[in-house]
Amino acid sequence: MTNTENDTIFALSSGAGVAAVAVVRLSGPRAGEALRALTGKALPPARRLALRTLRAPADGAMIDQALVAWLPGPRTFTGEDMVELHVHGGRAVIELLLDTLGGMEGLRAAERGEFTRRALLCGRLDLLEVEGLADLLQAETRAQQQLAIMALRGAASERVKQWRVALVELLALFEAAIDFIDEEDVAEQALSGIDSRLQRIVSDMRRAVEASRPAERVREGVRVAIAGPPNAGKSSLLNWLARREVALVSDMPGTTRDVLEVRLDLDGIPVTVLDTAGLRREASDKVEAMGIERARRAVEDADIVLWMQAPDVERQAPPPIDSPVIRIWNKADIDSSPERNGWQVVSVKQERGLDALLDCLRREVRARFGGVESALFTRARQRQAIARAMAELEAVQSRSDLPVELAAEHVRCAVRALDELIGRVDVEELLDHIFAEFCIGK
Ligand SMILES: Nc1nc2c(ncn2[C@@H]2O[C@H](COP(=O)(O)OP(=O)(O)OP(=O)(O)O)[C@@H](O)[C@H]2O)c(=O)[nH]1
Ligand SMILES: [Mg+2]
Repeated sequence: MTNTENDTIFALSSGAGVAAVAVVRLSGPRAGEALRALTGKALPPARRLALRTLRAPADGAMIDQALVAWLPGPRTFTGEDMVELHVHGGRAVIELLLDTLGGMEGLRAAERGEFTRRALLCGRLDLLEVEGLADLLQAETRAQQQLAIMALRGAASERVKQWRVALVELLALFEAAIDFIDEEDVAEQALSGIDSRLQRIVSDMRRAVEASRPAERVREGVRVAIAGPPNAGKSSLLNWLARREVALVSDMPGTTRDVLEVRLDLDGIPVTVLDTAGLRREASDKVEAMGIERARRAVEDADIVLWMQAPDVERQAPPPIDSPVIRIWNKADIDSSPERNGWQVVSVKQERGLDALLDCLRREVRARFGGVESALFTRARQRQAIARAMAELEAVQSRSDLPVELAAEHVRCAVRALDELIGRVDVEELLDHIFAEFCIGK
């Protein structure tokens, strides 16, 4: 990417397909020149929309009438000069415009996430904010959107910066103690109070890490597995939840083999419901055995398990797992004694008890994952960086006889871990991974 950083890039930034309006963005040193060439006029006033006719400079062919904006850097998204062209969102218009831009000297089509990459490189956004932006573009539910917008607006970055400032202050105290090592009371005074400061920072970090686990599940989707013996009605329940025929249903035990997924939005929290192969010891063939293996794994990874039984199928105990289990007794319509304590009694066939079951699931989801919107961190990468910083600080806490120089070195390593977290250092190898999540034009 190094020798192409100064290129002026362009891309369709609005969605694909026919629309009333399409937005094409340009960023880089030649953005203004390109706008002049397209309009045949001087640049409009900065940061104001202006109506202009766009023509291909080569042959004067009319492209469209457009609203254009000239956004001179550095107060732009990328920090560079930018131009926005709001054209009519028809395919031919967009194609002609993009072709025309591609034919201009010094302009090229942007790569995935390249606008945001530039924003990061020039310091308009830090890494946590970039991750927030990626999440915001992908957010499907309210809770996801809330988590993402907080990150994009810098709430997580702000917390990390506070920790960093507190650690740099600690370092200054250590330095003072080192400088005055011969004057015992000065050194002592510098070091007093360090323990309680460390304690405060570490417990704040620990709280943030703990809150990040449920938040990460919300970012990715809470996993709810429907499991139980063959023929209990698991796929029938999935179809009811999805309100369409996602899964094959039959009276043949062992119908479902693969794990099927359906996404639901429960009170703003994204839930992935997994339908799994019925669990039994003797599979009828190799494919069913593979399905059962997948089912077991899905149950182990699930945040909540819906364990389903029915009067006409083999009784089994749910597998021993840490996640909460909601027990469902299905086919109440053919059961002679449908009263069951501790079970959600339903008949999927007759659509009985299903709303109560859904309420029960909703309560469980809310109990575990409600209120995560205030969490600041939502990714394993972020948690690992904080954990590294904590480990360095705990190394200082655990040894009161640690020489001051060594203690200071641990704190310096903790600062470095925080710098990685916000992308001040060592970002290069992360970038490709992160920008792969972006679409072109962002
Ligand atoms: N009577 C009655 N039959 C039901 C009910 N729910 C499902 N069934 C029937 O039970 C049979 C099995 O249903 P499925 O949904 O395929 O069961 P499953 O648990 O997915 O089965 P496997 O995929 O084989 O593990 C089908 O014939 C369904 O029509 C119910 O509430 N009452
Ligand atoms: Mg099934």
